[in-house]
Amino acid sequence: MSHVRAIELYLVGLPLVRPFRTSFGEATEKVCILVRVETDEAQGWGECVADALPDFSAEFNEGAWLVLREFLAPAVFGAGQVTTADLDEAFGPVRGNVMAKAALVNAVLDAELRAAGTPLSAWLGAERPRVECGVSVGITATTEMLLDQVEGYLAEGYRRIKLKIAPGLDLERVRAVRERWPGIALSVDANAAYTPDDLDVFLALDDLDLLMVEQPLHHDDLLQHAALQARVRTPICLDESIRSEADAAAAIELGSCRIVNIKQGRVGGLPHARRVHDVCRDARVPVWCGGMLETGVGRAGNLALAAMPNFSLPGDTSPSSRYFLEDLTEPFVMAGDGTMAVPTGAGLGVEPLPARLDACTLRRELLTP
Ligand code: OSB
Ligand code: MG
Repeated sequence: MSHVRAIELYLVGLPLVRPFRTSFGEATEKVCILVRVETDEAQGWGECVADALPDFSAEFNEGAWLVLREFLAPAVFGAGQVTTADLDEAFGPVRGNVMAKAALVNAVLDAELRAAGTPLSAWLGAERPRVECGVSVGITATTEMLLDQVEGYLAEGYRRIKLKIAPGLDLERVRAVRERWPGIALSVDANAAYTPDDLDVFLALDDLDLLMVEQPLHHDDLLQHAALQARVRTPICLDESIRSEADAAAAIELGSCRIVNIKQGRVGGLPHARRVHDVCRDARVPVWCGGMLETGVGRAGNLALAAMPNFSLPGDTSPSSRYFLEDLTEPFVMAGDGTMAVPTGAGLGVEPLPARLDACTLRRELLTP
């Protein structure tokens, strides 16, 4: 139980080391909300995975800021003594807005665990001390540039390469990568850019020995994904479509996917992510940890999550250097074998470095009861 005395919102901005292009747009910087909560015993941090634009999801920074300030923070203050388990109920009157909720739930959880001296990984029941790293490679201007980037990432040791694809920027590129490196663990992510009319593209991808095709069709359409999965051999993995335990259960029951990408922020926070993990484990559906180009604060949570038993595929858990020249926290570093250590300290095990936080903060607001 803790009593939350103050909640501070930060909007932070960090330049990316290289532009990241997906089927829905291009990012050159990471701009997100950090939430800091102060309880009677400790402080805790949470990172909101919403982006500047409502493109990957309906949530976006300015909207999430408003929802946090006007609805979620007052719900936490109004709840008195809270544990993270109570927050679902406190947030009940607010529909959706899972990314905003996740940032605040995770911050309260971090404070709780820091006060108790418990690492997040232990609270999640995570078992592995290190996790395997994959990398998500953005759409490049040319196939040559793509091959160069993949070559660099493989030399660094990444254990799985994921290529972003979009209509017209797919088969030729994926084929080029597969022909050059026949043995690597390779997947593609369409970010919902295709329709059932594109069946031929997926039938052709079937010959390229991919680990999975991630979110090929509309973010809301489980039935279309089930129909596609029935036609292709390559496992479909859902990302955008899974926003809750119920979504995961429905997708599995319908046969819409054979693999699930778990992004804690997209399912309402770390406690929900643990439950999505359990739903998938019970149905024998493997999961892996997705990413949203997080700073070190969010990355620490992802690493603890990725160490849970059913996270059996390398995730988009890349080291800080994949994204930033300088992270907000001490940098996360990948070993040459393509693995990264799970933090061992209490709670998230990391905090923003004060000078870095200052340098990256675009706006901040302190909320009190
Ligand atoms: O679809 O997985 C995605 C980044 C931002 C939004 C959506 C996605 C991604 C990534 C990058 O693929 C994963 C990462 O390295 O954090
Ligand atoms: Mg994805």
